[in-house]
Amino acid sequence: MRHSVMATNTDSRWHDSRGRPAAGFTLIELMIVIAILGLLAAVLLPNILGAQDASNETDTEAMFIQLDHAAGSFERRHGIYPPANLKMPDKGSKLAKAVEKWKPDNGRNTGIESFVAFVSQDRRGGTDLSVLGDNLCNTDNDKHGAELTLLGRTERLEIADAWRTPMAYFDRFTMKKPQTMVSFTGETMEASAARGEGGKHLGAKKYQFLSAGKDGTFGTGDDLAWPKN
Ligand SMILES: [Ca+2]
Ligand SMILES: [Ca+2]
Ligand SMILES: [Ca+2]
Repeated sequence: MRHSVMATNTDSRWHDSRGRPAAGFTLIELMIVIAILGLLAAVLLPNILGAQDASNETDTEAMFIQLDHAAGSFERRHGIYPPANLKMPDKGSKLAKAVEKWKPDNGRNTGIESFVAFVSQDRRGGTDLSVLGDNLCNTDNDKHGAELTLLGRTERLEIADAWRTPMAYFDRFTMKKPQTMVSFTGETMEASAARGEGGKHLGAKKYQFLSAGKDGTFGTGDDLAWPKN
């Protein structure tokens, strides 16, 4: 016998002892409810995701401002902005002696790791980056070779943006050179410093922080860079 929804509804299982239909959903009612829920999700989800991306953008720019302050404090103390190559050009200083103990890098996330290491080395001119919480990460799993003094950590840490992709840091001397970055899923990708109108690098005379933006890929239109000129 062909079994339709109508046939099912005349079945005794769907009626109470007096023959009245039992309370509950028929298949068609259920399908309508599911369709409405699906429609609501389709309408609301992009809005929710859009709001999330806008909030990630704000959070990433707030981090840029914190890092910008850290770079400024370092420069006022040491006369240079934090180097992006884990090396101190001035050999005589106390900081330069500390830097000699650092391990050579694996060539991944190097710029931002160097930034973290320099500003975490010493209270004078340094900044405690522990306020960044989970955004301090180590996607390339390397060791620093010494303790990051202000953080009390021995991993060679980098900083992730609000979408959880490590951001890149270029100093003025390394701005032309692309850097190799490692995502949380272990993928490697190249990051090149962003350029403004006229083709000049943003922050050309100082430094540049670069976030891959919401698509997690460097070099696309949604990237965020600091400074903005
Ligand atoms: Ca590294
Ligand atoms: Ca690392
Ligand atoms: Ca991007």
